[in-house]
Amino acid sequence: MSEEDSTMTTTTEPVRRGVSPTALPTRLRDLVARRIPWRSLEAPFYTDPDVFALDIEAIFGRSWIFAAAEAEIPEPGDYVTITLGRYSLIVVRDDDEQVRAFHNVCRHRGARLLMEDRGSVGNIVCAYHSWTYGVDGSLRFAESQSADFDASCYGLRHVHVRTVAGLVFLCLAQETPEDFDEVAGIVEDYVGPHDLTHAKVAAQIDLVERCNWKLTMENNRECYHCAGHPELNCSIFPVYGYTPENLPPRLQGDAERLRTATAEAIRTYDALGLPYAAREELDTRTTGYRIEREALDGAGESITVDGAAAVRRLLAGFPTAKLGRLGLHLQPNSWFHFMADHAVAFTALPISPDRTLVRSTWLVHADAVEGEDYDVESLTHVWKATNLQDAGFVERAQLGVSSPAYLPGPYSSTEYQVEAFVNWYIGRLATLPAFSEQVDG
Ligand code: 3BY
Ligand code: FES
Ligand code: FE
Repeated sequence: MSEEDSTMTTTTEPVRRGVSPTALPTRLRDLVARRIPWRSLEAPFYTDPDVFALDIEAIFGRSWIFAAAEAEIPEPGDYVTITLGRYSLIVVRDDDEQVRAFHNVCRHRGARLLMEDRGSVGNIVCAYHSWTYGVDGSLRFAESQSADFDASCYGLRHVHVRTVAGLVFLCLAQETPEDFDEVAGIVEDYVGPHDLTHAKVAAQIDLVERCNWKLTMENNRECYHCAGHPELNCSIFPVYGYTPENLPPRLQGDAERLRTATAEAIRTYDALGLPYAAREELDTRTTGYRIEREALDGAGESITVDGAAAVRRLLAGFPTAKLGRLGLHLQPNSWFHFMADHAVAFTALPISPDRTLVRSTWLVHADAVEGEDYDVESLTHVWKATNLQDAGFVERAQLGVSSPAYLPGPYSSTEYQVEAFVNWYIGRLATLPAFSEQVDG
């Protein structure tokens, strides 16, 4: 029996708590069924521990999730751990340099194996009774077991993993994961030219937002609030999400500059063969996405205080720094900006109904030298400020939706991506088998 088979089928395998009809009270099914399009969600979606548990199983337990950049684990034995609700996952580079992912749970009596956010190991050793696993997940040592003990039945539980253009995605589905090929192909085409497999981590910052993970995501999917981001507005045009029809007068000048900058940027993209057209299927497929390469304001090179590149050594040996930004949004929980000089990746990791960890990771060319080619403060300045501003917005939102007086309110047309996120989310819940069965809750 192969290692994979043994961990999937052995009868000693603990059964994962899934979304079963009996575990889903009518109350939750009713909440999903009565959601009104183009209105914010009812309060329990942001506050109820049962909805949070459902989100972890039905959204994070089934979808492809961006977990890390490959650059975070460059060498064999390098690992990061990722927490999604009660799940803890290990992402590790094995001795053959392949990225692997496992549940961070010992197969003896279940102790958490790796307690740190990141590190490097030869083997994965449980600190409780010293069961020892290779970085391929196989059990290599378990003291004082009986003669008929079959170590091959007790490898770490695998998690599906895909690396795409230097980004690592996981899927916790127990059996066959949902299709990811088409979106992975699009990401490869657009992001591949930035060559993130030859990048390194220049900075990583974790911020715990005092809100439900969906408020983090909804906030990310609109620029209706971008007047609150003075640093970001120096480079990202705050017309994001607007159309000529709903553009407010205060943004007319930005729209005009964007039109001019776009015409120039497209000439560069065409000359370099870089795909740039917007592609968007945010709520019409299991892995909802939006991707577009677009011009930046100011110097047009990067997301910095003046729009100029923050890193002298460009990614992928690009011949110009003036590539604007390639923006990528993925449901359920990640977003990215890829420039010529650096990339920044964001992932929202749910901790509890009202706490979400937002991890921001800045990637630069592997050979860029800190202090010579870049300094971390100028590289991270805009998003450090912007993330704190966003943390303030979403904390207010969590406080407000937690009041008994909260009523769902209408999205404006510029919040169409918020609607798409929520519609995708509701659609994912509504397609659970549990929703088509009659159960009393
Ligand atoms: O970070 C993002 O992708 C979006 C677009 C611009 C700012 N933010 C709302
Ligand atoms: Fe890990 Fe006992 S729980 S060795
Ligand atoms: Fe924001």
